[in-house]
Amino acid sequence: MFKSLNDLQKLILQNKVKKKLALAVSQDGHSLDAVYNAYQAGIIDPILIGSKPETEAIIAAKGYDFSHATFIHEPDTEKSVQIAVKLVHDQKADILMKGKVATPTLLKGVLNKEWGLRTGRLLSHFALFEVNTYHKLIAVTDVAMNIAPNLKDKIDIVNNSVGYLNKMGISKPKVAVLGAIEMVNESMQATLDAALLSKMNQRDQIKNCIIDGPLAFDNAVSFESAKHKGIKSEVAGDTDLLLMPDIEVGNVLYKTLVFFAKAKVASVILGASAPIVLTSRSDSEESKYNSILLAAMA
Ligand code: COD
Repeated sequence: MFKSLNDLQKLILQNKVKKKLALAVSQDGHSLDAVYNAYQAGIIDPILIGSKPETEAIIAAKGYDFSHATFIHEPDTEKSVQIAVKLVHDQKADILMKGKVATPTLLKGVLNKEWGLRTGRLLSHFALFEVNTYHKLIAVTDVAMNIAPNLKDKIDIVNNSVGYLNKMGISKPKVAVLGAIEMVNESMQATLDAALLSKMNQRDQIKNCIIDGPLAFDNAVSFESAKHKGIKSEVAGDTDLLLMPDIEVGNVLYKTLVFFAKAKVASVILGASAPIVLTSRSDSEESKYNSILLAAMA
């Protein structure tokens, strides 16, 4: 199991992975920093789609050499998204990345029925955290795409994330389905869904992982806390993946980990025909770079 996001970087560099990355609405300093670092490391060949004069002005101010990159001038945001998504749709690029564009605008392009990146599966967001106070990397889903997933959506969200964790070499990731409490309460839908997901996993309806829930956040990530409450669980205290009840809880946890716990993070949208790097405007350059690595590995 990876203990740090640096381990991920080592693996990518060892395997000499090289992908074409389409940056939608490229006039964004933070995104260009991350893209440049990945380009310099030999991980990606960038295609920069957006306002060329604005993109070039940022590049010049930073002193970057993008002389071997491809530029496509398109000042309109929605058209720029369309060009970037189409490049991936047509397999002329391997990774789509969000630049200076609102998340829903990019996702609506991705979901376009004619030229989008649909596969028939649910798309979901997967974030991988390195938190100093936890003994291994921990994944969190879904904090950015599915707003209020129902049971069926949660099955797909788990399967997308488990598939990625399996690829990372974790053959049976431990999945904690979060609720406010660790008991089933018929008035709390998250606890009902959690119990059903656990049973479906026991019956092999959801494979390649060990699911337990409902678990409250403390017993999902702390053996002591679970022991104190008398919870017997293979997952408690050793979780690889936290399944969020909805986007609000997920997004608040993501930002709490980054801003208060100073956690490092990498994130990607899974389930589309290609990985999508969709970091938020407030994410650091390092987190955007790590997200490119995560997408390159997908
Ligand atoms: N996977 C696959 N198909 C999907 C998904 C998905 N996750 N979501 C919607 N679709 C399909 C539907 O089946 C339908 O065919 C079509 O897309 C439109 O569905 P709507 O009307 O429910 O979706 P939209 O277009 O109104 O919105 C989809 C978004 C992804 C834009 C929306 O869910 C959204 O805004 N999500 C939150 C994004 C966000 O603000 N994140 C901020 C956190 S940083």
